[in-house]
Amino acid sequence: MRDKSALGDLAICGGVPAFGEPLHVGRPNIGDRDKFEERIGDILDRRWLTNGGRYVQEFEQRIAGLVGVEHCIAMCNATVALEIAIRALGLKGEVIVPSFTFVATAHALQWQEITPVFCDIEPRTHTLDPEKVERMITPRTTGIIAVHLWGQACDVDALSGIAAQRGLRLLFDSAHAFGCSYRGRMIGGFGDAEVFSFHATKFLNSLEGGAVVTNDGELARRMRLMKNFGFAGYDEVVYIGTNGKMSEVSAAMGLTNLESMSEFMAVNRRNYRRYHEELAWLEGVRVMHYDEKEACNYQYIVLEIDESKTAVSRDQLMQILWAENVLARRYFYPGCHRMEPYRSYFPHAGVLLPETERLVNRVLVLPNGTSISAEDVSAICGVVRLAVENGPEVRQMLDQIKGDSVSVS
Ligand code: T4K
Repeated sequence: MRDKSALGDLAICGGVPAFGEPLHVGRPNIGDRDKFEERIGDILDRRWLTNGGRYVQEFEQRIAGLVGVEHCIAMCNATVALEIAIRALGLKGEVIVPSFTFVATAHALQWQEITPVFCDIEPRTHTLDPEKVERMITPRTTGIIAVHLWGQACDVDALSGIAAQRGLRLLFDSAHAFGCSYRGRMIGGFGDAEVFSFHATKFLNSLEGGAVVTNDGELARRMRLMKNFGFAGYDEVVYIGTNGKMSEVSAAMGLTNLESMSEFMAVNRRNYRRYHEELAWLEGVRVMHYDEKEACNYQYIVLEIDESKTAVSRDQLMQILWAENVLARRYFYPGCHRMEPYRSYFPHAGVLLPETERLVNRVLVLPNGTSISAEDVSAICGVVRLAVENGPEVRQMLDQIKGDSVSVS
């Protein structure tokens, strides 16, 4: 790893990259390998690989206990978990969702021919703006899917009030928010149900995996049937269903990682604080702030680049970081409403999404997780500072490089 002090040191200017190997956003957090291997050995010895085995049951109990809910139904991933929750809740017609989210939130609806109605977000938290949600409700609206983006809680009270008053179902996409709280209560117990992701890139992974958590016993019963083809017994199918089951190997990984959760959180928080110390004072750069009074997994380091102050654009900064082997990501560009099939269905959706349209061009996510050391963070911040503090020159230089490459081709 190399520290940089002059513009000529930047890899994009011909310097040696800061890192010899790529640093990813989303490198998995991995717990005790011996414990994982022991569990795998046990699974193989007992020849019980899936279909509600011992480890899946234990994982479900642990998640429900940690979050403080009555029911947890583990599934193969969060996308299928969302699809099943949507179906079990009886959503149809139109459902209000943010556009500033991973596309799975919208696809889980459209997959079932339910129309996602994209709603704008609050600039501070990047989550649904309740006032705007109210304005998007029509006679066809049956529910709201709010996303606790980056583990930042939505305005749960306001959204719950709207849902209760207007007779709508409220589902939370909590893919990012395992281990986070809202007003001192763990995320997972709000709305009709919440959906966690345990994908490899998430704070807590089960290789692939997801879960729906809820306090509604009847809803939980329906979802359990749905994720297992609707089987109520060996030969009896009582419901339409699919295959949403989590495997024993996934549950073994999930359980192993749960045992290391507090270490993952401590590393993430240490890195988050360092990113803050080193970048938060930079003119034109906002580092997403997490309320340290709440539980938080600190998995996402989210920058907002205000190009009018930094001169260097978000995309140019990303180009500079990639040259240094720092694979920063511009999640969730360009917004679901600009992805297919939604951009063809609603070509003018952006008119009602000014905050989303602003943010998709500003947000840059930097690496965090247990594979990132405090020294890595300082070296990444050094590159960001060098680029931003010399914004006008960097911009001119990159525009020049772009111009040259255009004239060459
Ligand atoms: N709702 C929300 C709000 C979500 O963010 C997501 C998923 C979902 C719902 C659906 O959850 P799942 O159905 O996936 O459980 C990734 C993940 O695939 C996706 O799970 C996640 N959100 C999304 C935010 O990020 P990509 O396209 O960015 O993944 P990819 O393959 O580029 O991986 C990211 C980086 O992680 C890479 O640079 C390399 C690194 N990586 C990745 C994997 C899989 C590793 O180092 N090791 C690995 O095993 O979507």
